[in-house]
Amino acid sequence: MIKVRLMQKVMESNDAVAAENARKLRDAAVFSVDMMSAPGSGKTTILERTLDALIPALTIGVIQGDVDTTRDAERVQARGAQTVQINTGGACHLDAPAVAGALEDLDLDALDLLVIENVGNLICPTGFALGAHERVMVLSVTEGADKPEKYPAMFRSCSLALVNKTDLLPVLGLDLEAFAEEIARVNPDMQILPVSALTGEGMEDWYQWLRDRMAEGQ
Ligand SMILES: Nc1nc2c(ncn2[C@@H]2O[C@H](COP(=O)(O)OP(=O)(O)O)[C@@H](O)[C@H]2O)c(=O)[nH]1
Ligand SMILES: [Mg+2]
Repeated sequence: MIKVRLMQKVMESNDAVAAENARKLRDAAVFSVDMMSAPGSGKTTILERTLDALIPALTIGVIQGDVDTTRDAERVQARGAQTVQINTGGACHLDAPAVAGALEDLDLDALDLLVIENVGNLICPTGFALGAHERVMVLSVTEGADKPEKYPAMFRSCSLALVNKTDLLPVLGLDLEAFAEEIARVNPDMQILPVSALTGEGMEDWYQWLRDRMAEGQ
């Protein structure tokens, strides 16, 4: 059974609730990641592979943000994640109050890692802090290397870009340099990890990034 929460309009300021979410996660020693991208970049596929690689060494929770349906939540729950679905009822991003509600449905004390899969969108989620320790984005190579300059706020708000679907680079006639240069132009501090969630190439670097950040004490 997948729990579904409907996002409700709330009066509290988003940032105040995000700070409260962050406090709750820190108190429970749960490292948390807000994962953002355009629709179809591969967030859920990356998550599925990550769960397969890191469970049972880590206990992992996933909050799935979607406009509608429980399809992604079913995919990650099948891989052993404690899963909560937030249906935004049309909204193009999650907000901190919605995540606060979802946190109540998770057994935080049991978790080591929480990944929040945000609604697929390169614009709306940027302005809404959720309280996660890190913001990570997925840019798939099929989206084109020009996206950082077209959606700079998203690229500036994240510390890591997973450049996904590298298995398709030969088909597209592109190389990684093009993506790295465009990202660096917008956010020189952004770390870039090329991955293919399909073949698994580069995924170990992403798992290590997660382990390192967790070990740093959040
Ligand atoms: N070729 C290729 N396809 C991928 C890769 N990762 C995801 N996909 C495909 O991209 C589509 C969208 O993936 P999904 O994980 O649902 O994206 P999301 O909308 O960001 O969660 C699916 O058909 C996946 O099978 C990859 O590394 N390489
Ligand atoms: Mg998804």
